[in-house]
Amino acid sequence: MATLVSQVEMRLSMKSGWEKMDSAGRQSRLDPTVVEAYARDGAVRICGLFTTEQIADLTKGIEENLRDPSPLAQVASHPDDPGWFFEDFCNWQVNGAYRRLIFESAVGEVAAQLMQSHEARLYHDHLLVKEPGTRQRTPWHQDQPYYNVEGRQNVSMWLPVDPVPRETSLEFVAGSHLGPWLMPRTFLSTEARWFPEGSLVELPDIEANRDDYDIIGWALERGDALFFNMLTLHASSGVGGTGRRRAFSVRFLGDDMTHAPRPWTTSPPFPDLENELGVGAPMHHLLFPLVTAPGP
Ligand SMILES: O=C(O)CCC(=O)C(=O)O
Repeated sequence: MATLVSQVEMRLSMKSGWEKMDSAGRQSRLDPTVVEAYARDGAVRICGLFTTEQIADLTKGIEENLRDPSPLAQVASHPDDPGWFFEDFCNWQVNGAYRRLIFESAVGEVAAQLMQSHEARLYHDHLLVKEPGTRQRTPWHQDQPYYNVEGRQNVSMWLPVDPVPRETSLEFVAGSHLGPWLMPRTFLSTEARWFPEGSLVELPDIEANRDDYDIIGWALERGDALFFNMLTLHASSGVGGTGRRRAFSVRFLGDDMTHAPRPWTTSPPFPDLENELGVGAPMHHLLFPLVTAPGP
């Protein structure tokens, strides 16, 4: 890990948000302004975090996943969509490229620093592919209401292996992670399949009133990634007719995250986990391995 971090570090400039802490180059620290921006806005871009080799390896892993989807895979676009929005979840145990990215790159260390946590634990991986011409938007939503976890020290990384212009990149409502939980609904049919109708505040129509919100977003080159809190409101458009937008997301848990078993099936599901982890228990389970060693 230290070697890999050092390799990554050698190609990172201050502009990317990283700074080197020791002369051996074995410790890497995010620039404190990046950690502050994450705490304030709930989303940041980190440039040049992954090497060309790491992105090439991940790309192969994504293509393997597309050829051999898991039982959790789903199509999130309508049948008449000219493109295709494909999602799959929780494949790190069967996909070597996913494991290498999660456990052998600097991502866990970055996640721990952004969460201001002693440790970073893997929650799950999530593949999101929009093929050329996909019309389907990703509607505005928060992620945590779909999940089975409580707590504030968390982060999701969104890493596209294709360059993504600002217009089709993920975008965020800055600061929304500090606000209330909002009603999760299915993307296609807008059903309340999780929290019962009326139990959470409804999501406002952000898209129709964009000027009322502080919407932030960034274009990404290969090797760049976005990091956002599980309560930050986010969305993205469809994609144009030529470019694929293959994104791999990894969700991390920090020190204060605990189990919140739900009476419904969460997305992704963790069936029967409540038999092994009680309500409010830390997520110490083989399904959620540590990605970083606990810090001081
Ligand atoms: O890739 C997308 O369009 C949506 C990503 C997203 O919602 C997520 O990673 O939580």
